Amino acid sequence: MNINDKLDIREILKDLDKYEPRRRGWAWRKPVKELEMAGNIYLDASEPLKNSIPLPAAKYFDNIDPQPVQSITSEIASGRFEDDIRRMRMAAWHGADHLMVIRTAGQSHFDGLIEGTPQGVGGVPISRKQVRAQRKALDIIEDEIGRPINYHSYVSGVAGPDIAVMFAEEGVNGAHQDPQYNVLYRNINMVRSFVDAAESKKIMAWADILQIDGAHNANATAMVAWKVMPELMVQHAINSLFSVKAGIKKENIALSTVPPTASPAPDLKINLPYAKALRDFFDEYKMRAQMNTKYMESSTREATVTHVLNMVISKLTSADIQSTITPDEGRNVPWHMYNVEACDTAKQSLIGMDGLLEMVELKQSGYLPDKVRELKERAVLFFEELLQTGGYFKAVEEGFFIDSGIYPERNGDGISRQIDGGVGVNTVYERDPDYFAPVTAHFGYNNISQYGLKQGDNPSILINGSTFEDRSKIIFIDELDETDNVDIRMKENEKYRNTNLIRPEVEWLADGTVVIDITLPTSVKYAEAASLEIAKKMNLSEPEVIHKELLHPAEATRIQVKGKFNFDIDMSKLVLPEEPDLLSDTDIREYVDNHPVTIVAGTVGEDEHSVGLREIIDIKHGGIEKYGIKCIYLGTSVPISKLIDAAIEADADAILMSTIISHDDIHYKNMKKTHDLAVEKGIRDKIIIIAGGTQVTPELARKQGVDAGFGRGTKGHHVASFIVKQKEKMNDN
Ligand code: Z97
Repeated sequence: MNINDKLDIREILKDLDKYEPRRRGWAWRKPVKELEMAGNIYLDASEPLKNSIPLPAAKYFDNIDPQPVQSITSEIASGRFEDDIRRMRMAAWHGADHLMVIRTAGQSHFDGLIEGTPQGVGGVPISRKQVRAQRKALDIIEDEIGRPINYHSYVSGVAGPDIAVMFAEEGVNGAHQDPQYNVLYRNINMVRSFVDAAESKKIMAWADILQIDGAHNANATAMVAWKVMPELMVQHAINSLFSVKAGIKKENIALSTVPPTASPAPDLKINLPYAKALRDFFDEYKMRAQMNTKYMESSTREATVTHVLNMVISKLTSADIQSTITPDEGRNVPWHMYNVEACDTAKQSLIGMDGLLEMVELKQSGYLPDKVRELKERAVLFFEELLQTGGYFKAVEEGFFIDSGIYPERNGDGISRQIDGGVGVNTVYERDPDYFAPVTAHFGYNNISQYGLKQGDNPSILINGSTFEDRSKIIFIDELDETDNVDIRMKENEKYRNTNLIRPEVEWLADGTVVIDITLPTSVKYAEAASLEIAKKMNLSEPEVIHKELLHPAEATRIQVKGKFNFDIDMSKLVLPEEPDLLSDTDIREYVDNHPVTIVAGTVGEDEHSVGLREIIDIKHGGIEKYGIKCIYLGTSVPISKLIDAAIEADADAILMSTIISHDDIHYKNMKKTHDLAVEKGIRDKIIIIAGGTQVTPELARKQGVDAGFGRGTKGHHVASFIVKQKEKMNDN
């Protein structure tokens, strides 16, 4: 598709019943050995993209956009999947290739698949239609950026196996699957959860889906998060080995790892030994590193620093997938452009640390290995006690998990569940001797011999293939709820789709939401109240303080407020400023190297203000000197005749005249005088005359006979571009 066109959501929704995913399974990035870009050699980079948005500083490096070797996760879910599709495209252009769709709060408790496209809370209701639409959109997006994109959601909850089947059918590439999540956080019966997990994992194995566990939740839930380190390793171990036993290949098993602490605690001193211990124990598995939401406050700055420190650890311990979560999770501005920023943070940090392990290595003696060993011992002892207690279920009953003591310490505040309790209790039945399921991926006993099949045969051949082999057996249900679906939502904001009307957005298309940043010279309490008042006076509705930061208890407070505007902007009525036609720095430099350029410059008339002109000339502020242009600065209040004489003497290519303070249009009169005198002296056709100043209007300047006028906001780059282009034009004539 054309990169300048918006994704057409209606087109994506069209013929969804006929959509077929074009591939199955997880796709890792393709590493490139010694990738060369803009004269740099990258040791840990992957194949570059066809289309992407480079980091802002890329302009100094030929606009390259090197991609790290780690997959980058963006968590996306506004409640409306149709808006999330647009966000996916943005995240992909900024380097994400693992798009995790957070599902609507508590879908774990739904005991079956849901259909249609209802709106969610804190996430998107995961249904076949929603998954299909997003996977189909990602097909388009991956073609556009030139890299496979992994689509991901959750196989957790009472309907785990049903969801796993649907994901396998629909080409979902990654999923969280961990029965411990059900047990600990959703109080779903343990026996049911483990039986369901066996089935789900088998299905995920068939579909090559990357399995990520749910251990990160322990960290976000525990009262003293960093103390759960030993148990986290036990949780990872239980789920990983369970997945292996169910047939998932090790390269498709990923641990969801979270640094247990954050600064102001000594971040690396705790997090690095923990990550190293994990890497040692689970060296055959993949790691998906993500931030610890526990410590995420509303400061985007603080979250970014924590994120970067986390990535130092990811780099030192070779994490395979780097997740990005943003403070928006914690401050009620869901999935704002900070998602895109977080992708850039990951890309920037990981590429910035390219080759780190070629230069440094972790110490083999001292604090780090001692701490690693201690953590491993604690984890092994935890596991041993779990076994002595009678196994996992017994240990959960006794509250072993999410306890705020660091093992072997135990504070008795762990989460305890009973084997005969929880959602879905007593729903597991032993299979009858003649039990038979004609399905492709199935866990446990299946009496296939009664139908003449041998071990290893696919039982679904008896029905000419299950939905995994014969997609025509999949039943696509479009919508069930006439009042809550994507068509209704899209009709409501139709006037903002591909029209001239726009409104700001944060959560959903045209929600009118903006964030304003206010610093007030007072205490937090007053600043907060005053900011809400300011927002109301700015005509923002539903104003809400989303961030406050003390600059000093008495001197000042910084507040961020979100609120909504209730008006549209008609783009067809906007007057767009003329785009300056600029040459690149390299092109200007190359021209000047081959054709030396000299200018004479001065402020003219009675003007002693030299700052503007100096900014245009001086290398310090990006002035034209930096391109190698020779600048003869004559000073302030220079008579016009002196400018012309100096230009003749230096055989200059251009005169730069500047006036800041002007009365009675003296600046325009001086421009005319300069032009006239240049004509009189016979140099006008050889010299470029440029006039600048805050009161200069380009058109009026040209009317006085000069070649160009530059007003407020002009930079050396504009002037140098003009000089080079004008020189080329004069040479052509
Ligand atoms: C993440 N940052 O990486 P429900 N299953 C598992 C989960 O971790 C979650 C759910 C299901 C986080 C995202 C927290 N995770 C948010 C293993 C949620 C959610 O709400 O129980 O229906 O599903 O996953």
